[in-house]
Amino acid sequence: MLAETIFFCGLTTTSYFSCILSASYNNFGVNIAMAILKVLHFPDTRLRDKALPVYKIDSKVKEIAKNMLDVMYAENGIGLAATQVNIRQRIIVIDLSEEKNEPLILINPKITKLVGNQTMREGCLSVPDYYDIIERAEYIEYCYKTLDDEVINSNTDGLLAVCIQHEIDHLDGKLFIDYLSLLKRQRLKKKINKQEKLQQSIL
Ligand code: K1U
Ligand code: ZN
Repeated sequence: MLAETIFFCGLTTTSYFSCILSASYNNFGVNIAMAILKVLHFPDTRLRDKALPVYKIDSKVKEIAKNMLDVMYAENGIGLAATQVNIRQRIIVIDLSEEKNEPLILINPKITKLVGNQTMREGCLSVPDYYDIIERAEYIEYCYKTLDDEVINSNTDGLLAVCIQHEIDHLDGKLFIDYLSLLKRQRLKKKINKQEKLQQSIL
């Protein structure tokens, strides 16, 4: 099925990302190009980059959003920010549905109001195997653009509010572990350094 796999860097001048471009064949024997983006892992410094606003919602932006959804579903996430796949554009995708069939694509998302507090156990595809309780706003008002260039003003609470805050943080180069105490962050860093050394000794 899979014909060839090549590394491909810097797809466009406006988006900086690296991906694996796989040339494969569908059921009709037609050659299709399938881009698989790679999720960056902490402490990769590119996770600290601040994403730039999307100025024009064109076919490239639509393709990026589609590929981000593929990555999010493949990694069993409920959200993904473009920064996590090394794309410096303000794009996030979310799907909180059980069947994974209710994708939300938010272009240039912005929180306009934060109210109250809630605590929730968070994880992050860029910090694998680490979960912790984080305090965030309980209710938010937010706006964003759809892929059809429509401006949406909305509000939410609970898990969706947490997820939107988590993903917008990524676009600003912030990780959920930044909210942890210094001691917890030091312990996590030690654990990650140990894992990195172990991996290097295996390779
Ligand atoms: O941005 C990300 O790294 C995705 C992240 C989103 C998120 C999860 C939990 C709270 C806030 C934001 C994840 O999806 S991590 C995976 C995860 O925790 C999870 C996966 C499936 C169901 C529930 C949680
Ligand atoms: Zn995350």
